[in-house]
Amino acid sequence: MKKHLLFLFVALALLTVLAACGGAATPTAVPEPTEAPLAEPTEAAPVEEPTEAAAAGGGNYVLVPKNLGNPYFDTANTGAQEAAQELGVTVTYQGSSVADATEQIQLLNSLIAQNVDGLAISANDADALVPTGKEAMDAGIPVVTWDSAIAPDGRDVHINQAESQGIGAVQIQMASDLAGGEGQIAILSATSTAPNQNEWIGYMEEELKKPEYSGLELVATVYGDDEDEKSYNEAMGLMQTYPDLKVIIAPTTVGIAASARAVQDADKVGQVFVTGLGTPNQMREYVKSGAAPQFALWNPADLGYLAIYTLNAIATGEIAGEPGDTFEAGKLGSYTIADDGTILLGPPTVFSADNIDDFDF
Ligand code: RAM
Repeated sequence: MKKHLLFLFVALALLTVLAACGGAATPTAVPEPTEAPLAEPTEAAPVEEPTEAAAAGGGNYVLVPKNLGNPYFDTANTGAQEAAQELGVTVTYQGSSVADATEQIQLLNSLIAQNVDGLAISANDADALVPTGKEAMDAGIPVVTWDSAIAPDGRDVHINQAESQGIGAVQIQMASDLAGGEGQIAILSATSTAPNQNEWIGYMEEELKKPEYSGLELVATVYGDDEDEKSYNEAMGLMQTYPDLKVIIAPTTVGIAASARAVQDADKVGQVFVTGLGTPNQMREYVKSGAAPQFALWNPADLGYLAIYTLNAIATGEIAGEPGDTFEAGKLGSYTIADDGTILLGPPTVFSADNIDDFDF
């Protein structure tokens, strides 16, 4: 009898030591948000201390970008994984290779059939995704959009990276600075159905009506579909069609990097300037070469992090996802859902030679 008790005691002690070792090793599995982006769809890091949701078999969320292979979304996933680890939930990162609404709907249908516990989506089309979002919510699966919204009927909450009007305004301001207040400008966007880019372009067009921008002429808006090669070719096409073009505004991280490369390859640094929305790591060399002296963005890792905290708050019933609901989002602090069903991450940052080396994402 005593022997049995001793064995049990030793076995328990061993298990405790093993568990402690596992626990101590776990936090290093998730990279900091500023580290190199994850290239491939990833599984979440091992769960250290499951929350009630995870313990009850829940907490199995999916982060869906517009497309895979885009460092902006990979960085958002890094932030989402950090949130997942803090919350003790699982976040898988799944998307299609191209930014296409039909492919995204197919993926979402399959995730709904798998009965995942929540979806955090950057939408490729605001209206086309409404029925799919509704279907998920009818099945009890919360839908949070982030970066690019599904129209209100097809989601619970949208997380806005910054005020859309402000995102439009800052890009026109930067273009005007670079053009010296007058001349031809063009927009090189993502896909023609992208909800976020289309909203920002609408605000840019409004902004251009202001008297201080009367010297700027918007000559074209073209679409590179968030594909590097197509964006590069479209930028080259703009420079050929409009020899007097002064600025290309690319409100897409893929488009802005491709445009800056095109300006360099066309030997037009100093003649055509590129601005818009980009990641510091992709744009550093173009800031330094003068092809893209200034551009703006928010921190995509924070956006992914906030998306998962929001989704988890709704999925666990902590909040209903209604205007006025307040919740804590870890290191980012407290957020409240606004009257229009959105949550605002914060203001964008403008990057230039003065500060670009302070950022690593
Ligand atoms: C691209 C995507 C994304 C957008 C950024 C600025 O990476 O189109 O949706 O928010 O650019």
